[in-house]
Amino acid sequence: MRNYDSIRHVKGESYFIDDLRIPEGTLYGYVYYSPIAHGKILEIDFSKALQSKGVAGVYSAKDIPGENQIGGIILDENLFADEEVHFIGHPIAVVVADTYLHAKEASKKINAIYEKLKPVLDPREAAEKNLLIIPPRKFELGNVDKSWSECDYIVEGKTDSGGQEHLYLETQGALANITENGGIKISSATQGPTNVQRMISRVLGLPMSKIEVDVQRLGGGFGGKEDQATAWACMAALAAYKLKKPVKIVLNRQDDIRITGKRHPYSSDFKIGLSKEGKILAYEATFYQNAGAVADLSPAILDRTLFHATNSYFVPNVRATALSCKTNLVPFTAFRGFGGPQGIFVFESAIYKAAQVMNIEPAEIQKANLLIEGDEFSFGQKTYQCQAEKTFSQMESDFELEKIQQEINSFNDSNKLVKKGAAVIPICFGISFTTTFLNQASALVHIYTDGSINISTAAVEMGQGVNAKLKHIAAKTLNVDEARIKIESTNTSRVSNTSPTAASKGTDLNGFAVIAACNILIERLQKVAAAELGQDDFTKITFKNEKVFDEGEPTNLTFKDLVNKAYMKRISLTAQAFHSTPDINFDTKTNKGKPFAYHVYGAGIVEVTVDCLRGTYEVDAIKVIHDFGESFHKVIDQGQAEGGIVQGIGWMTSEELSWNSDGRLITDALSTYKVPDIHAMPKEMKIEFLKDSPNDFGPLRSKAVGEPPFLYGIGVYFALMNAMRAFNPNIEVKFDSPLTPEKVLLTLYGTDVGKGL
Ligand code: MTE
Ligand code: QUE
Ligand code: MOS
Repeated sequence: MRNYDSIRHVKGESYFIDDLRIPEGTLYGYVYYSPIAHGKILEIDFSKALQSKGVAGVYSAKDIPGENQIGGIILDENLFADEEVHFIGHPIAVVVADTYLHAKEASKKINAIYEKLKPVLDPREAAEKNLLIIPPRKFELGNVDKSWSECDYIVEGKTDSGGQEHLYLETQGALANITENGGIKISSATQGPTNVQRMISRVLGLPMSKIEVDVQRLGGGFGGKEDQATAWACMAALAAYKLKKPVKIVLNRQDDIRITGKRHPYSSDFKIGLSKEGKILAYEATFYQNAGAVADLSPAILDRTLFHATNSYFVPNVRATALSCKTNLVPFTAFRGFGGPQGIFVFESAIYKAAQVMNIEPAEIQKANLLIEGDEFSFGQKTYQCQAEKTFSQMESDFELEKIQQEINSFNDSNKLVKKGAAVIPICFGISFTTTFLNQASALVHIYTDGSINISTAAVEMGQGVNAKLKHIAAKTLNVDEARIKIESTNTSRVSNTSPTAASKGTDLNGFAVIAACNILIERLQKVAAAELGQDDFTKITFKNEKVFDEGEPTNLTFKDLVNKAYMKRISLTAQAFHSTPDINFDTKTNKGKPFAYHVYGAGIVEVTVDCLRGTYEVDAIKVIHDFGESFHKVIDQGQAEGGIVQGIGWMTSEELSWNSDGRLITDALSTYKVPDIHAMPKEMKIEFLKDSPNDFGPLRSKAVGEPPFLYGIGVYFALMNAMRAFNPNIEVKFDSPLTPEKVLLTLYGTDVGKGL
């Protein structure tokens, strides 16, 4: 496999924040944060820290020249806690010194006296106390209350899904420097350079034009650097501004795990009604989102839970309610899937429980209710180019679902302590920011006189391969060699007002902008060539493989000649272009509209083996038919699918965040928080590309790929349940992820675990 950056990465030549060549005299910041989950700061004394070795300054709320406010959607987030602290890890001050260790040492000399208040940690408790970030959100279709009487089966239940640490390889960080006009230039590990620029401008009280944010690449983001890279950048900028010196802040791993946001834990209630033929007639759900201490992106994430509340199924009567519950934990944030996985886990749990009650396979219900062309989602959008049934039936036939089931049954008949299970998981994910205004991007393309090409966009490379994809799109549009093209860093002075690279929309939005910019240049070059070749109609000029064609016939002109001729004729070789996704809208009052440009579909089978003596398990296989549209970069797309799937498996199985009753994260190291390792990899991973799925709304007819494959991991939960029920059909099926080996044992043996074994 070749990634755009792989050679540089392997040689250690890629620049992450901690690799940037630092100016002489650079100072280091260490973040001092609240040790308690909820309380008042009665007294705080920085004097000993200020006298500590190497210290240049300590900055807190009172030192902010502008506003102490970095909230994005809601203005409820202080850069530094002022009078109250709301979670363990709530930043209070930044200590700046000549070395990182000196700054850290000094932070231990800060003396603070707190009045402790009782923390709220549970989202249902928060909801009861009316501690909500925003008023409840509700999506409705049909008439749920009237439908229950028509159902032959009504099944109710409760589900819980845990949070998830992003564990990007590169921790959060930024390097700030002052500029000659009294501004700030900053390198930040952020998915949203403009967000960083806007917040620094707010905190320092400077116009955005004086703040330049540059992003070379991220060592992974996964949503964790969409909103939450901002605070550290603002602190570095503040310290640089105060001290007139460069300041670098890079969080150490343990601080990063402790004090930055993660995927939202959810607790949910469901009620599903079906006919005896297995048709889903009604669905009602209430989602309690654990938002943490401040809003961050929680409201947008809450909405995506509702957008995906019925996964890839048509349900005529739906009422889905979602509450964003304010607790004294870290502000939970974007993570691959953006609330979608949490909603889909609840619906798949409902199907599973209904199948149990009806004594049929969940796949029967799944299959009978898949979306078809023209079906309406609860938010009013209708399916178009719907691939739900096609991916499902192809999954059944290509992977021989029935045969897999038979083999598992015969294995289970002849094995007592080791059991196998399989589960089917269809997926559906809407592509676009549901906050419609964010669906915009621009590109800046320069062609130099030697024919080399330089492209700037809003896209941030974080390992997902957006740079390789943009390079391909530009080369294809200009009909030149990819070797001519360099993708530049993401920089707010070159490309303004950028949306974060998120919602899987990086390639779609920026790719279309690149195509638009390249088309401007092509037309200019066509005109130059037409004049050169005596052709009256410039549209008769075409390009192919670096050569110029006139009415389809090759000429002596090459791309490089033409570039030179354009320059000599004083024709601009730079183009800027803008793209905004057409024909999308969403009304947050009625909760109806067409928020998505299109949907990504797929269907997978998951096979697992459970050691019912030890509670351990292995994923034997994941086989999916996935809808990539017309993929133009199969290696990247396959890598995104595999990476997403494994991250999904981790969320469903081993990654367990635990807090004690004081609100302290007790799984704050890799010894206690278990991410998938090589042993957790499915023994077999088959990613089949759905054929004949051209996408009218993606660049080169492709589809976005970043987030949707994460959803296949949800199937692992139900495959494990099936294996456990093969061991003991009477176990109590709980929908409480992650399903760690400990929970497997407790489920299999109850409180008798270990007795008599
Ligand atoms: N892949 C890698 N290697 N690293 C990442 O940080 N982030 C994911 C996904 N794939 C991520 C990744 C998330 S959360 C999103 S939204 C998309 O990539 C963002 O990139 P794209 O819009 O260019 O697909
Ligand atoms: C998916 C996303 C995002 C989203 C909506 C999606 C996302 C994001 C925002 C958002 C919303 C409102 C704001 C803002 C950001 O919405 O990543 O700054 O004011 O940041 O459906 O991934
Ligand atoms: Mo992805 S969670 O939209 O950064």
